[in-house]
This record gives sequence, structure tokens and C-alpha cells, in this order.
Amino acid sequence: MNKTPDDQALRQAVQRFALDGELLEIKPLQRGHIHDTFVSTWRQDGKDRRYLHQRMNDKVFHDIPAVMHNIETVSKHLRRKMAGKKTLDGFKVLDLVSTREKRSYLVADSGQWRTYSFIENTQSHDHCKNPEQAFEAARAFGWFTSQLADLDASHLRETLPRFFSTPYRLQQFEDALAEDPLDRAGSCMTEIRFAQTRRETAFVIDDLLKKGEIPVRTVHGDTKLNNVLFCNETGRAKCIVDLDTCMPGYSLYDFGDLVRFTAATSDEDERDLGKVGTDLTLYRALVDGYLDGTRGTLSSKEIELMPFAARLVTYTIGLRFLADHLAGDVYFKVHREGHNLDRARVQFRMVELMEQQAEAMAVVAG
Ligand code: GN1
Ligand code: MG
Repeated sequence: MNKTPDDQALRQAVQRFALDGELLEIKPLQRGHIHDTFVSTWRQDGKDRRYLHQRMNDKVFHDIPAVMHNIETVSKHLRRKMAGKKTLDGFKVLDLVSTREKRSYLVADSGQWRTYSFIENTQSHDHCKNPEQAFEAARAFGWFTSQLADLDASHLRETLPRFFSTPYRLQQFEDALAEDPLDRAGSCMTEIRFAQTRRETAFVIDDLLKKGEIPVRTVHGDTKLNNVLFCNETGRAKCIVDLDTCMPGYSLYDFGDLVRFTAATSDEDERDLGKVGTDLTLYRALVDGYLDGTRGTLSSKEIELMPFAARLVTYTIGLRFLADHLAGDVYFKVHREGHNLDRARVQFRMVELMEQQAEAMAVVAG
């Protein structure tokens, strides 16, 4: 995949989707660490309509057909439940626009592309404004889990093998540390030690899954606040986006990632560690929203493990950032030197604080 597609490649790719009317403009949209995203505006029957285009990162997702298969399978499942209605419990499902050849994605010289209809009158947020918004985001992801509970997870492909497995992330970190290709380990020993002293916790969820004490579920896999679109008028969650990592996993991963991002008191890459932490009021709202959205889908064991999952997923993402820093920033996009190390530091500081707040974070299964 080339660095950034030039204007001509971009226009060419966009015009190969089954869109009518006149293409007015295309603008880049800064979003996520993985794909390149753009928004186009078209004049159609006297009205302006927008579409979202993504050049998918095939260095991360080696099997794009499998990614698209999962997105289509999940969307179809949700749409079947909608039975012709525009929304399901007030939620919309993202519409993929096919190519002129009726394919769900485009293979071009510039890369592999997909297009969605833009959901107007909504917005996403990088920072959580208040507990109501946290509740809404959690309710939306919980709803998503409950709607997919009856989808046979074996219909989905594991597009990124062992993506949710903390032992696997630990292994990747240990491999990167052993190799240390850029001699970076010496300058991040504090973070390395932090990761190593918590290695035991990495196995807890995998062991429970193996013993069948918690179920394998279809999960969203990237439950950041900005993967929820909120209605501009009501402020309610309207749509869940970014189904790239929809795969068999454990539901608590979604909850943990939700806390890691949405209840964070700082940005994911904040350099002032004094600002880092978990807002317990937002955390409570996330617990309530998630329980509301999952509507009895979760077992009491899963509910009891919610605070642990928050810590575990934060630790896991920290391991991934640290491993990528050691490996030479080959996975996550970086925008400054040491960016992945800064991100890892934030995650680990959050873990440290969550350990101290464990009692306050406990959830009683009702
Ligand atoms: C990546 O690019 P984005 O924001 O959708 C990553 C997630 C991480 C997240 C950390 C496929 O997601 O797993 O939690 O960065 N996605 C992939 O911010 O690796
Ligand atoms: Mg994502």
C-alpha cells in the first residue's frame, strides 16, 4: 500500500463506486490509526449527499475479503432483525455502497477501498462530555452484543488471529523485546518492567474461556467512543461504526476497551501523566449503560469480571503500543517520535490507578 493516495488516484477510486450525480469534493478525515479515510460530496437530484471512503490497510488486514465478509455478515444479521424498518431500537446500520461491478469493495492500483453512505445529522466524539453520553455509548455497544448473541460466531472469520488474546500480545511484546531492532529497550525499562510484573494477569480470561466459564461471543472489538455516532438533535446513540474487528471474542473485551477510552481523563497519547486516569463517574455510567444495552445477555461471571476487564484490556493495549515502539513503529501510525511509547505509558498509568481503585470499581451482579 502506498503512503497516501494522490488526488487523481483518490478521485478514480471514489468514482468506481455505484454513485450517481456530480462529484463535488473529497476531503480527508482524520480518523483511527489504521486506514485512510475520506468524505466525498455528490450533487444528486438537486441535493448534496455525502459518502465515506476508506482505503483499507492491507498491511494490518492481510485478508480484506474476510474483513468484508464479516462486515456483511454482521450487517445482514442486524438488517434481518430490522425487518424492513429504518432503525432497530432507534439504531441504524451502516450501508455499504457497492462498486459499479456490484462488489462490496474495490481493488485498485492505489489499494483496496470501500464506501459507506454518510449518516447525516450525527456526530462522533473523541472525548466524553458527560455521564449521559457515556451511558449512551455503552448502551449502544451493549445493544450490539445482545443483537449478535444469536449470530453463530463460526460464520465469522478470525481476520486478525488471536486479536483479543492477552497472552498473544504478551508474546508479541516479549518477541519485540528479545529482538529490540532499534535498541530502544534501554530507554523504556520502566515500562518494560511494568509489563513484566503483571504478566500473570494476562492469562486470566483465556483460562476462563478454555474452561468454558465465560462464553465466546461476537464482539465489536474497537469500542472507542468515536466509533459511535450520536444524533445531533437528541444526543442519543444512533449508529455503531468500524466493524473491522467484529470477530469471535469475549464480550468483556468490548466493555474493557470502552472504559479504557471513554472514561479516560486524558488523551490516549497524553505526555503529562498527571492528567491520566479513569473518571469513576463516567465508569459507573458505562457499567449502567452496558448492562442496560446487553439486557440480560451477560452471565453473572461476566458481570463480576467487568472491572477486571477494564484493567486487562488497558494493559493489553499498553502491551501492543510498547511492542510496536520496540519493533520500530510498524503497526500503529505515529505522528511524532516516541508516540507509541507515550501511548503505552498512558495505558500503564491507567492500569496502575485502576489497581488502586479496584474496590470502587467493583460491579455487583444484579
Ligand atoms: C486501532 O485505528 P483504530 O483507532 O480503529 C486498533 C485497535 C486499538 C486502537 C488503539 C485493527 O484502532 O485495536 O485498540 O487502535 N485497531 C486494530 O487506539 O489494530
Ligand atoms: Mg478500528
